[in-house]
Amino acid sequence: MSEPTILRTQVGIIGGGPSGLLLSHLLRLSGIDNTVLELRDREYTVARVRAGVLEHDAVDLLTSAGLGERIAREGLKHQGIYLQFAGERHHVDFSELIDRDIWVYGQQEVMKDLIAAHDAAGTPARYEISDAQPQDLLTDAPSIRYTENGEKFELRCDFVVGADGFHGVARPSIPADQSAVHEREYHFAWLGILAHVAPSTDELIYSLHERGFAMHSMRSNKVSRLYLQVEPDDDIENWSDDRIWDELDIRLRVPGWQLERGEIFEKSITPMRSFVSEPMSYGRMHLVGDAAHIVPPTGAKGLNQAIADVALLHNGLVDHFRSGNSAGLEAYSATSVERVWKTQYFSTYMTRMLHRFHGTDDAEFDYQVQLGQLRQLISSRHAMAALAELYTGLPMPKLH
Ligand code: RFL
Ligand code: PHB
Repeated sequence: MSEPTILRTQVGIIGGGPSGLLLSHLLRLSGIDNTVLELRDREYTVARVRAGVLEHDAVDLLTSAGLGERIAREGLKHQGIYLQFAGERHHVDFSELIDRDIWVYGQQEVMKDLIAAHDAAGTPARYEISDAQPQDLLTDAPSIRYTENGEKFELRCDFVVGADGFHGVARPSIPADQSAVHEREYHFAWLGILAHVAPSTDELIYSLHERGFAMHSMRSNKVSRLYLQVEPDDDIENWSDDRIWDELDIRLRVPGWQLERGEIFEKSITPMRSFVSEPMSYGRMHLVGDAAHIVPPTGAKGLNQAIADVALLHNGLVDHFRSGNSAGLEAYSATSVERVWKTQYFSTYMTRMLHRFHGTDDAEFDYQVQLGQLRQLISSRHAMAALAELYTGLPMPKLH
């Protein structure tokens, strides 16, 4: 068998999603050489429809890294959200409660901005690589073996970063007896659509309905994003466009309000999962984003937590390369995991409060408790401020 071609960089990053591309961009700005290895082609990585909400500090961080221009121009700044239940809609005004806001800006747009920045700097990811395998992680000279255009390579680096999402290869390369996995599957999924229609609301609506959760989000003044709670094994083929709009209409209805319909140009069903694998470091490999943890989307936290991981790891790597100080890298996993569990807490809280737990023995009792919880929430400034604090985001590390 032919020997692999040897390549060399300071940080080898597996995965060119938002986590990998952002880390690569920040490291380059800090003068640290790095390479991103991505399994899919570039178009595929942008085409995935996912997150829609950026926390206040996430936008500040992206802006400080030169990635804020289009967010400021095309992003939608929201002051709060609507919580709906029992046919009533209530506004939770983050700006008024705690003087913070959020931005509605699609992950697809974040990806386009990152790719444009990489292209401008002449540092695109290596796309369509396969068989990525981290190795020698417990030594000072780790590497990633991979195949590109049928040719074998070995990328030697000082550090390996696993930014390859939930189904990647980085996390499984940590021996099972060296990590703990915490997991919960939900008995429901989200059916999500994108439609060419102006949003029927100025801010996001989260609705608990007897028939299940529904949500109205958006991508722009012309594109709406909506979700329905469905069974986890449901098939998208069961959902004609009319059936989707009819169900959204029922679950989002309040007197005097009209849901506008439009052409649906994307629809899919996503299972919901909570997952944490810790520690997030193994020798010279560090995990960021969905490679280490998944939250159900109800709290809009996945991408934001990924950005927080990336900022923290960037700072640790900068300290290491600039001054030989490895304290940040050594503390990376513990510091990140602590924030991850707060994120899990909020995502679980939102998910439990807003979904119907159909089919469980306590479903009816739970539903009444959820209504009680929501009524208490919207009648208490303190409770709403607590929600606002978590929704707009936990503190994010400032870039070194
Ligand atoms: P990604 O986006 O999964 O990217 C990982 C990349 O790694 C590549 N890869 C590999 N590359 C090389 N070798 C291998 N063996 C590889 N295996 C995989 C993949 O091709 C991919 O390009 O993980 P990353 O970068 O950590 O980013 C995480 C976010 O994508 C995720 O947390 C969010 O989308 C979650 N999320 C939301 N987050 C928010 O902050 N706010 C939201 O409003 C929000 N809404 C959502 C969401 C996720 C959703 N879905 C579909 C799961 C709504 C939905 C419906
Ligand atoms: C979205 O716009 O896709 C979105 C918004 C808020 C969430 C989840 C998804 O909680």
